[in-house]
Amino acid sequence: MAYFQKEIETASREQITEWQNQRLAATVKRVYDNVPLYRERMDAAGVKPEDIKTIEDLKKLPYTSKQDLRDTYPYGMFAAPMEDVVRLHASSGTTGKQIVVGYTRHDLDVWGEICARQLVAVGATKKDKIHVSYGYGLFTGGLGLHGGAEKLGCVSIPVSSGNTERQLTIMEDFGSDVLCCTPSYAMYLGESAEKKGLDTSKLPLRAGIFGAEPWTEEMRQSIEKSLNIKAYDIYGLTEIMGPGVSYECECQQGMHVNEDHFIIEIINPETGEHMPDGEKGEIVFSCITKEAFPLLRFRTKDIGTITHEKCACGRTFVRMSKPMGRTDDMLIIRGVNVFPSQIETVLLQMDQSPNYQIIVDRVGVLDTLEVQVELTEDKFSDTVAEIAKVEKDLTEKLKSLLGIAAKVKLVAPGTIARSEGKAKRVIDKRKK
Ligand code: DLL
Repeated sequence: MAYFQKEIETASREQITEWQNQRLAATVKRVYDNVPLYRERMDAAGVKPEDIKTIEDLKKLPYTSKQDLRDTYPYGMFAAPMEDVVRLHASSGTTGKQIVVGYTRHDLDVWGEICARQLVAVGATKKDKIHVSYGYGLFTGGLGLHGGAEKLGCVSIPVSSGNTERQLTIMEDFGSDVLCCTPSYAMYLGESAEKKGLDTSKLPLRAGIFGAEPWTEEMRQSIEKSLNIKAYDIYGLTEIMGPGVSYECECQQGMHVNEDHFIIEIINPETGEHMPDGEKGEIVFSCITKEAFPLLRFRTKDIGTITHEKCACGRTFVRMSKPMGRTDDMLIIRGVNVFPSQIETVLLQMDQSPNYQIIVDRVGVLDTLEVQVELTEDKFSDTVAEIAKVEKDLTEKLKSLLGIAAKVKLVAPGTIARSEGKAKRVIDKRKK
C-alpha cells in the first residue's frame, strides 16, 4: 500500500478527533473575527467562539448555504485579507452569478497535498506523467489536480479540456500514465480512440481520476474497458476546496474524506438531525484548516451516506458514498453545473414564453441539452426565417451564459404539457 502522507492518512480515530477539535475551534475564532455573516449568526444564536471546544459542539453552529455566498458576493465570506489571497476560483450559481472562492498560499499547499493523496492512492509516482483534461480556469478541476501532480513531483501535462483528437495524440506521443477528466469525457475519449483505430492496450495509460459529476458503476466498467485502465472516483466542490475533498483508494468502497481538513456530517435535510452510518442524507462540510475561505457546516445539497468501518487499504478517514443525487435541481451536463432557473432567466430576458422544457439526454456517451420553448401566439405567425433567427439568438445567449451548447427548438403554442402542481421543467432521460 502506498500513501502520500502515511501518518496522517492512517492516523488513529483519537488523533483525528484531536486534530478536528483543535482546528475547528481555531477556525470558528477566525471566522467570528473576520466574517461579519458568521459573527452575526453566532451572536444571534448566543454562541461565542469559546463555546466551541470539540466536534460535539459543531451542532451549535449555524449552517451555511449557497444563498449566503450569493448574498455576500463577491468577497463577503473571505476570512483573510486580500493581500494574503493568491488565487480565486468560481462556480456557477442559480442566478447565473458566480460564487467566488479564494485561497491563500497555505490553502493551495493543502489542496495540492490532498490531490497528491489521491494520485498516490491510484498508484501514481513521481515518474508518472499526469494528463489533466479537466478545464483549466475558474473551474477547480484543472488547476486542482495539476497542483496535486506538482506536489507529488510528477510530470503534469496541462492539456485542459476539448480537442479530442489532440488529446489522443498527446496521450500516445507523450506517454501519459494517468488521466484526469470528467467520466463522460473519459467515455468520449475511449470511443474516439476506438474510432481512430488507436489500440489503447498499447498506451502506457493505466489509471484515471474521474469526478465532478455523477457516474455509475456501468460507466466505470465501460471506461476501464475502452481505455484499458483502472478508473477511480474523486469528489469535491468549489465552495469547500475543489477536487480532493474526498478520494477513492484501491479498495474502491467509497471515498475517504480528508478529515484532517474537513469535517463531514450527514443530516436529514428537513430536520437537520444527524443520520447514522449507512443512512442517506444531505452531505454537510466544515473546513477546519482553510484560511481564505473557511465555510462552516456548508450544505452541499448532495445526498450520500458515510461509513466509519475499517477500510482494507489502511486509511482511517471516514468514507462517503458516491453522491446519490441532489436536494435541489442542479443539473450536471458534461461536467458543467446548469440550473433550470438560469435557462429560464435567459428565456424571459429575451421575451420568450415561460412555457419551456429542458430535455437532457445522453447520445452515445455525451450529454445533450435541448430547450423547447413555446412560441407566443403573436410570434407564431412569424416567418420561418424569423423563427430561425430567434432560435439562433437564444442558442448563442444560452451558450455564453451556461458555457455549454444547448439546442433550442421553438414549438407551437400549447404543446408543452401543463401541470397542476409544480411544473416539470426538466426531463432527464439519462436517469433510468
Ligand atoms: O466539480 C470539483 C471537482 C472537479 C470534483 C474535478 C472532482 C473532479 P463544482 O463545479 O463546484 O466542483 O461542482 C460540485 O459536483 O456538489 C457534486 O454534486 C458534483 N460532484 C463532484 N464530484 C462528484 C463525483 C467540482 N465524484 C458538485 N460524483 C458537487 C458525483 C460529483 N458528483
